[in-house]
Amino acid sequence: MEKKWWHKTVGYQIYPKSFQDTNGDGIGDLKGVIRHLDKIEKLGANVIWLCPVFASPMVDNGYDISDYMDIDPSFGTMEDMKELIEEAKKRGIRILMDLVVNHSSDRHAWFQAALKDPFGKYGKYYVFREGKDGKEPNNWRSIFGGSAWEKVPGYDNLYYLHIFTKEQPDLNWENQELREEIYEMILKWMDLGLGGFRLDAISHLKKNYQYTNLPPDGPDEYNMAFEYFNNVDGLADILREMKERTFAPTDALTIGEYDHMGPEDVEDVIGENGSFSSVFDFCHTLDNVRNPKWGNTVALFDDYRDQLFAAQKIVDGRGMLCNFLENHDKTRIIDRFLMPEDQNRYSEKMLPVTNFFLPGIVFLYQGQELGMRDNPKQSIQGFVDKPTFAIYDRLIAEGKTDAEALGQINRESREHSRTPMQWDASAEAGFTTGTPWFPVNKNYTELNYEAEEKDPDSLLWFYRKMVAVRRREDLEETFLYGMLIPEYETVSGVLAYRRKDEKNHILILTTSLADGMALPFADTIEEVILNNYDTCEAGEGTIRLQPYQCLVLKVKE
Ligand code: TEU
Ligand code: CA
Repeated sequence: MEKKWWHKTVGYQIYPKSFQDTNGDGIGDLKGVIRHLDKIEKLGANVIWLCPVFASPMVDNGYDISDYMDIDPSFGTMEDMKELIEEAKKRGIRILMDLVVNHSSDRHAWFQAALKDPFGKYGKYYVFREGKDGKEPNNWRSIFGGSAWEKVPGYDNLYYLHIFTKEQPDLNWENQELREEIYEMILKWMDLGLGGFRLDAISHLKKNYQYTNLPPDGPDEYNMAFEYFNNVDGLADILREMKERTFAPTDALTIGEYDHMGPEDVEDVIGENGSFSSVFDFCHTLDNVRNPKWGNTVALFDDYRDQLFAAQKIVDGRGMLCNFLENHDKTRIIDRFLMPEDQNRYSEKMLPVTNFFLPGIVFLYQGQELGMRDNPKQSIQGFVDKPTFAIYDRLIAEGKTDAEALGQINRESREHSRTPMQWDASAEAGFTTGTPWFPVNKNYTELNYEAEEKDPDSLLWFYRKMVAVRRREDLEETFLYGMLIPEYETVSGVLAYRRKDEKNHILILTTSLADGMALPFADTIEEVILNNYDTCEAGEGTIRLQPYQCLVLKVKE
């Protein structure tokens, strides 16, 4: 593998709206990100992925862009953005912006022009189609609920496509003129000195426009026709062109949000000449202890392990996955992976070690390093995200009671990850001097950055140590390019693997067992590199793992 700077990525994802408010309007902003750069540097991150900060009516918190060339005033100005890039650079940190080009906002000038003249130039930037038999062109369901088609105001039988909310019309990637506009926009942003991009919903750009209705798969008349708008044949050609026209001559880090990358896609997507540097590995994101399929920490952990190794096998050294546990679309990992009785100082440290030393780059999400938790609501009115209400309506239509629907949403909602960052024990966790746009989790008086900074045994300090291990000069090459050898694969409650090259042989051992366990052990330990306990109980032919222990060991060849 040809070596690249971004192979050393330890990324930190920021959801700016919830990170730090500096002007008292209750909304996080770019100045707030600048304020905390030293902390991100101290954690050891060298890349920041900034969720969208472009001009937006904020129907989807910035994933609905109304002007690609401007910063939303709620986040700050273009000057703030330039300052952030500069200040980050001083600390050895590069900024990735979030490129949302599957769709725009319905407030974008292109879409406004398209509505006025659906058959003119800008109509071809989007997907307008005639309805059938007095209904939508077909019965695709939007990912965020309801029909994927919305009627064009002022027309009897004309619709536009939106696979997310109706305020997020899909751009027409079949139109070369549209593609050119997007490429030009990307190049302009790159001129500012960005580290690269995270590419939103990028596996959806190509659609299979077969207008046959599919059998309804729910109480509504729609079908979640995912395979008609995800990873569709021909997608690779679009992505290759995008790369060639924009990133190719640079050393930008590009990470695709790519659902369902199959073995046959690896080469095209992240191979030597692939369209992106890396993709987020979603293999584990459906795992949830509160899902009856897993239901307990150990069952989930075993399944998670199998999926991690399967994903690595698919890639098979041909590229680098992006290993992560949390993001702004998922619940918090401690609540997702650990039953309440399994949550403690040891288990919360063990979780990130499970995938942090696998081949690939890594990403952490704001607050993960503090162990921030989900924030269940007493009523559906406590939520604010549009898709949440669509999910609620669907559950009610399926016959669930209000309590059941709320219960399910409290278990699964992506909104849990969007509560404000907990900086200290002062009012509103130090996030804002005003009223936060979304309530702070009440646990902030105990669980906050300042408290953990003062406690050398805290999760925050453990994350710092973990990052430092990955970066340790004598080990880094092994973690980046060493061989992966899964270990103890059939032992329930154990997730373990080796990383090996000519220089080092590292064994990573983690367990989800509340009582720990003894494992047969033939290795000779040279150094205990990372441990969530003070002791490592290795003896003649066995090692005793303590409850929820994690170990990174340097062993003899
Ligand atoms: O999420 C995209 C997304 O959820 C789909 O690409 C995914 O394939 C689907 O959910 C099935 O798992 C991104 C952002 O991360 C999210 O916050 C936005 O709301 C969404 O795009 C729309 O821009
Ligand atoms: Ca603000």
